[in-house]
Amino acid sequence: MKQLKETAQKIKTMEIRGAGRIARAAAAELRDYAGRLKTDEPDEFNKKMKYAAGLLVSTRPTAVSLPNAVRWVMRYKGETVDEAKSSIKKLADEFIANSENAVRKIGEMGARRVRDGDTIMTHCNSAAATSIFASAHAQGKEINVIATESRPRMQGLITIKQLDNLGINTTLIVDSAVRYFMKEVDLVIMGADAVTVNGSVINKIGTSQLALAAHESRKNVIIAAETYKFSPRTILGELVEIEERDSGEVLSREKLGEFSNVSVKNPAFDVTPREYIDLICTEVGAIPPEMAYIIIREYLGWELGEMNSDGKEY
Ligand code: RI2
Repeated sequence: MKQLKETAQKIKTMEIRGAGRIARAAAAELRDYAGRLKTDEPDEFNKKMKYAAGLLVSTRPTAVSLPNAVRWVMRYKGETVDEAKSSIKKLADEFIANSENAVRKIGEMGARRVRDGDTIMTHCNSAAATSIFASAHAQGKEINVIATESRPRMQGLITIKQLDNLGINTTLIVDSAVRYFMKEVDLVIMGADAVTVNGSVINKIGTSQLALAAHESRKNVIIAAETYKFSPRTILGELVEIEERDSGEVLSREKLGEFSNVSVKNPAFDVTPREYIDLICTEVGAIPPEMAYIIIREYLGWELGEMNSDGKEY
């Protein structure tokens, strides 16, 4: 229980972050938690697994990769606890391997859209987008990346470090400079936390203004997103919840306390309409956003009937 709670806390506080990474961490935690459970009673075991699943899903509401990963593992079968444990291990390991593979494939596919000499703008820190940069660079293409800081959590600093380690030329800019630099950009590549059935992309706050600026200057926007970032529940008409994080990430409580009439808003994500997106690069192919429905129905591996209708995952 202690380790389960620690993992949940690490996801909540963003010590473990990035939509793909939190999904893999949740799958691994369910596997390890199951392995640590002492009971031989299937009912008790299932109850504890459900609790763990619910706890992990509740940590961050927007990245749909998290409930998708949890749901994948929670499809386990088994008459006995031992059978259930080995089924969970198989499913979790499968999810993690598929996920790592997907990020690599997206890199290879996305790199085909990158030309030698391109300047590419990105936002926040996305493993899937970085995989494209790494792959293009490995193919010998000379690329320059313009990376935003991504306030308030400054994930842009992780991006510049990763790209620097790969030997890719990178320029760091403040988030509000995206339109100023758009004239120098050939292509925009960003990640996703969720893709809805109508092809809208939910990603780090600021993504939509970057996409809007790119649209205005007719620059292509590519979203790098594994299939498990597509949201099945949006087929049921649900909206993706946008996580509102602690105001202290923007302005310290002490500083805020100096004002009487000021409040702080800190949404972590925004929604980019499909009109501003040219292509979503998934591991099963580069698709127009309009094809999101097909990905949800054909590749996510479960039927709508399997979903709860009360809006709760577990
Ligand atoms: P990968 C991140 O969210 C960013 O919004 C990033 O674009 C997205 O997850 C996808 O990341 P956060 O966890 O899975 O920083 O491509 O809030 O790494």
